[in-house]
Amino acid sequence: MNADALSTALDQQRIETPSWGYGNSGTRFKTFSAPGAARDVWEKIEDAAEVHRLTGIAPSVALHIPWDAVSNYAELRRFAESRGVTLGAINPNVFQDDAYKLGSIAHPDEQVREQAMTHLLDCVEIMKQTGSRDLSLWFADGTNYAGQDDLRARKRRVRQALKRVHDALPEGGRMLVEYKLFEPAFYATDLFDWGAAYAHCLAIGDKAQVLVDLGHHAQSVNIEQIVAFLLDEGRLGGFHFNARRYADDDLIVGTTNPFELFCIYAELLSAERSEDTLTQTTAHNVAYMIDQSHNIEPKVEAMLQSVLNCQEAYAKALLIDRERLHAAQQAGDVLEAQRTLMDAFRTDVRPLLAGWRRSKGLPEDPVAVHRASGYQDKVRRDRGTATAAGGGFPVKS
Ligand code: PSV
Ligand code: MN
Ligand code: MN
Repeated sequence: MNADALSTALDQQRIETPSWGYGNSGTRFKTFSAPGAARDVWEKIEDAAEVHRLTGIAPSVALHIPWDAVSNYAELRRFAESRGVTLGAINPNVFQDDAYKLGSIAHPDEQVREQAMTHLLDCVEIMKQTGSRDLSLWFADGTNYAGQDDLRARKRRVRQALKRVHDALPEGGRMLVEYKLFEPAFYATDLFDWGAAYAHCLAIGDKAQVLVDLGHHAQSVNIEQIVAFLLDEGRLGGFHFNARRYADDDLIVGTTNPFELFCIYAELLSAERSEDTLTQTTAHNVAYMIDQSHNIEPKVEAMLQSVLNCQEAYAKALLIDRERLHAAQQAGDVLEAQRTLMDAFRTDVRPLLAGWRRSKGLPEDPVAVHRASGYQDKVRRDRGTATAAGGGFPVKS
């Protein structure tokens, strides 16, 4: 790739940040009170806007309902736009009410399933007001003991609910179906892996796509292969980026897993250039989102670093010599193929990215500029330290 093509490709990258990454959060043991942490959705949007102002590639913020519920979404949308960002994916919450102890859409009691459905359909209405394309669905549904519930019946309840949501989506809207191996249920999770999510999506319609959260797999699962498969099937809808040392720890993306992140972007870029129209269109419409809750880190700086880690991985993937790689693959030259990838991965792209930022009028080192800007001191003064109550999973708002 020549310099111009690289720069154009860098212009196209987008990362959505999550509202819940800016508020107080914690582990199941303790929710920490972070000085200056955003106390409501308005402040979360301010923080997201700061991340975008410094990086230029994080122009939208995902909302979690009801954590971020407001009485007037048009007003919230205008507020976001006035700060230079848009409202992104809507994440319904059907896991925090007492009613959901045995599940939401898979619950054995039809009344509870209806309660969950009402919330999901409300969220579809919210999408229309916020101008969001994606409804991002994660369910805590599952069972803790063999025999606790009928696994096949639960599968059918999930299918029926997803279908109803699908059919209520507006034109151009999508539902992103997230899977997770375990937690909070530990015997069986109803949407336990990409195959289960994919099977539901296939059955319910074209607006349903699979969401890959990097923290939701067993150790050693090859996530980039899942990505390649779903791209090729036209069913990869989005990502929740984070790091994964142990399961769903939601640490900063690209810290423990930089090579995995690079390989994922390598697959996406390869699909973007595919001659297959479905694969290419799918790759171009992937929603890149971060799903992290920062428990011990300063929130805005943690999010900045996350976005920049994604940018670095993407830039390295852009440097892969595709012709050389293809030739090595065709020749069955295993080590040359591997070296071709590693040459790109080992390249220090920081000067390239600093140059790109300079050309866009962005700070060359967004973290350093953020640190020197006084933003953190200001929010600490203005917002104080909101008391965060309790612990318990998941504690994100
Ligand atoms: C829980 O595992 C989770 O981290 C899921 O990944 C969701 O996407 C997120 O919470 C927000 O609900
Ligand atoms: Mn997620
Ligand atoms: Mn998760």
